[in-house]
Amino acid sequence: MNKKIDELAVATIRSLCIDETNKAKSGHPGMALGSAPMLYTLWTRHLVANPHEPLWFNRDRFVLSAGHASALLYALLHLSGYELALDDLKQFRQVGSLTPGHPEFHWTKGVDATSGPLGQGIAQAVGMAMAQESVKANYPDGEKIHNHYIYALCGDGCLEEGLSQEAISLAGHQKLNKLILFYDANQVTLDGALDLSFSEQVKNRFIASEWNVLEIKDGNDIEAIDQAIISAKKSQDKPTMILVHTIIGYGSLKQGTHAVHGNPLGLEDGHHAKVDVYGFDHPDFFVPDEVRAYFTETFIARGEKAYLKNQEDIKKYREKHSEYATRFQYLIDLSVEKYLPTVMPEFVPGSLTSTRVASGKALNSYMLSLPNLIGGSADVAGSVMTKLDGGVDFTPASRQGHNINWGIREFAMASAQNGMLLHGGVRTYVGCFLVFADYMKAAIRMAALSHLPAIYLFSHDSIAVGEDGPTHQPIEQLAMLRSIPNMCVIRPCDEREAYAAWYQALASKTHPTALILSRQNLPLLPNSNADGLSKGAYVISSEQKEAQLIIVATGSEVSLAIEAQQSLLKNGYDVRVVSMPSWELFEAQSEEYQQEILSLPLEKRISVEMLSTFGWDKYAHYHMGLHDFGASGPAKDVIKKFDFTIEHLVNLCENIIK
Ligand SMILES: Cc1ncc(C[n+]2csc(CCOP(=O)(O)OP(=O)(O)O)c2C)c(N)n1
Repeated sequence: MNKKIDELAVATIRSLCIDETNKAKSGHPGMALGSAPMLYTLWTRHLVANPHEPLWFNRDRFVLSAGHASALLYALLHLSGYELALDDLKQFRQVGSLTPGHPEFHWTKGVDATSGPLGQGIAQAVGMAMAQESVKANYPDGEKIHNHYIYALCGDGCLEEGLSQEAISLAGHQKLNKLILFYDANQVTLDGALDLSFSEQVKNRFIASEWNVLEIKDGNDIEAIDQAIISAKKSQDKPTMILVHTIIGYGSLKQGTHAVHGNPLGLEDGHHAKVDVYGFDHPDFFVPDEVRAYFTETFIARGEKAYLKNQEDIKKYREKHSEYATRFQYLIDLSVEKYLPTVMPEFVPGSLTSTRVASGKALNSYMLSLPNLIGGSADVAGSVMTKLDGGVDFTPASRQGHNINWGIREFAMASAQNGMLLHGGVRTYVGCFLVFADYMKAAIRMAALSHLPAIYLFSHDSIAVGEDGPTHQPIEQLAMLRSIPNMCVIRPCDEREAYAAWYQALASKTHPTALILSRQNLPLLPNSNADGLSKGAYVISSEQKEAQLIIVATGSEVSLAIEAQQSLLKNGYDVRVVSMPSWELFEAQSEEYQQEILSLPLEKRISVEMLSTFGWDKYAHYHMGLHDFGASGPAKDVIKKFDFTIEHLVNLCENIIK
């Protein structure tokens, strides 16, 4: 191998990282400088991707789990021919630039995942590896058109995060051998030396989790890095972790210390590193022609060739399996709407069904027309109804399976779901009790930020959980979910709305959806309807002549509101009941529609929801809700204790009207 070009290219990359952070007067040069040789080796000798087709489906994926080292990724993308000019590097960390502080999917071409919240990148990479296996296995001869590697880079910080262990454990259990994780072991984090807070035998931890572990003593040794990647790619039944000993801020006068973790080197120290240590005496943002040429000969040439071969393979595949080839494309585009039935099934009038059971039935029926739907729960499949009946489990022995046993790893489950969707080719859902949505919050936020159509099934959605008590009774979780931008939350009131909610979730291409489901049975309401649900709110039980009050209810409280309406009528009061399964869908409607549904002023509306009232002020001045944790006891007693009765609602309404 040509040592001279390697040295020149690594010096160029390191210098670009120094220049980016110096110009921005902000950013994290430390890890970027330390891990430049390992990513350089990966890029020039192994990674398969095409800068002219950045979303090419069969490309290798790369996740910078340590997203703070973004300056390094941007330097590499620039050299690799992606649409990222030197001027973009000069705009590092500026508003609206293509080089934001942390990498953002859908924003900068060549970035495969949004990352920065430490630990999540590892879990996303695990999800990508799972999605790849599922896609391969669900098409005849799938591996002929779809077969690639997933690489990720993490630091000490990612491995300190508990999430990383959930993800590592899952990847080992699932034998995800196409996953290769680099660990930049520089013994330093933001606050200081790693031994302030960490004394783990990291290698042993990976070995115990059924990973293949390789170690490189000198992070500047390109041949050793190359050999390790070659070896990792041969792993048959285990993911691989390559532990690379590096020096944070390599070349800086402050190298090896936390002073260089998140502070630009400045001009003097930058000059020292570039000229005295790397021997790179050039103006800022300089890229030698030989380095550009080398990336063209290696990364770009390899990627273009592989891309053309893959297109050829897909063409041949189309001739042999035309129907599958078409489906393959639709699923890559996430255009699943055309597969979904538009006619609702027949529901039995007067029937009683919990919305979690209704959701399970909907899932199973949609599955018939959408074979790449895959998902599962964090060990509560039988409670949240996340199983595909008669379906096979997704395991190393049956990759075609659709039921994922995530184990009790809520955070990794949600984060890996993001990875599956980032990878593409599948539609996914995950489920657990609503109260544990908190465990998943950071990953849900990431899904919304990354515009991923993730689906969350959250059952046991109120104090009606009963005996399990306040630890298991959600109160503030619904408000939390509704507060996330680009998130759609739907709390259906009966079986019909549950089916319709699933349709909305599957039709989304750009935002996640949370379905909030009851544990307890709910009656099928005569006027519930899919069209109304799609608008977020609608009149489900209208006033007789002129409404004196509007009751706005969701989920299990809609039937309660309708019963109260009937009692009120007997007492001489005329009220309207609005079912409002989704604030976000309602907000998307025209002003006229919103006016029509909530036609009375705020003072004449009451919200009814057996959870926190936080946020409801926007739609009603009065609230029937909860301001405290629940209680343990039979559901009906708990509900009574918190006054969620028809009588109490009737009283409240009468007082407001009076
Ligand atoms: C969940 C989360 N917590 C905190 C941070 C802030 N943060 C960014 S980098 C970092 C230290 C990471 O240490 P390491 O991975 O060793 O990176 P290095 O010091 O080598 O750059 C911290 C605490 C973050 N990005 N994400």
